[in-house]
Amino acid sequence: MSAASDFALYGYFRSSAAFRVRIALNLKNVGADPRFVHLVRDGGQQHRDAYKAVNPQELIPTLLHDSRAIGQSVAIIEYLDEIVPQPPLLPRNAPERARVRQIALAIACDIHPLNNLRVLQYLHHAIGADDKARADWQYHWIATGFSALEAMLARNAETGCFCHGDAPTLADVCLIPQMANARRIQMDLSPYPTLQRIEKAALSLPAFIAARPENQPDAE
Ligand SMILES: N[C@@H](CCC(=O)N[C@@H](CS)C(=O)NCC(=O)O)C(=O)O
Repeated sequence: MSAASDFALYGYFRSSAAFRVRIALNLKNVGADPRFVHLVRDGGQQHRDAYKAVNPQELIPTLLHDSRAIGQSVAIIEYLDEIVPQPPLLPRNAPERARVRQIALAIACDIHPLNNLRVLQYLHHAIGADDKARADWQYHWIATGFSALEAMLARNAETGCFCHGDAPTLADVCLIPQMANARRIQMDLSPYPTLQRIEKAALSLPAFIAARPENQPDAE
């Protein structure tokens, strides 16, 4: 659609919230000029004044478009879906749209934030949680969320090759990066066969493959 220079994306290869936006941009065939923010180096470049001016939450991703800085990956993806409607990432009818958002937000609101870098850092520095305690914390919250998602998806006739039907939606855009996070910490994913089946389908698509952390220019 637009030239890459119309959009810029502040991201980090390992950030799953940025991974979501990369998938959505790829599905929409929208290029974005990448701006790398290293979340660990220099105490976290997200805390620099220059980045704080762009995103006061000191979190990535941030999308720049039309002189506007938009934070929050789900807000960014819905914005993209509105300005570049094809292919749609949300169904047209309200109950189906609600189902897709329910799945997406179960991940974006109730799993991901609990395992975010700053939460893990706080557990370590303020509460004294050691490596094992922090790993257990992550396993617990991902397993809690994934068990519910597995039940929601496995028992619903609206689940298709993907979370909702046979084309990727906002739900898959959120699920696949969360699966990548779980794999990164070597979680046992065998209790979630439906999630694994959907992950396999998504990771056969170029838009998802190109967005994977290991395929980013800043990957380490
Ligand atoms: N709800 C936000 C979450 C953003 C977020 O937590 N980003 C992480 C990377 S995945 C981050 O910037 N962490 C930096 C930190 O914790 O200091 C979104 O969906 O955009």
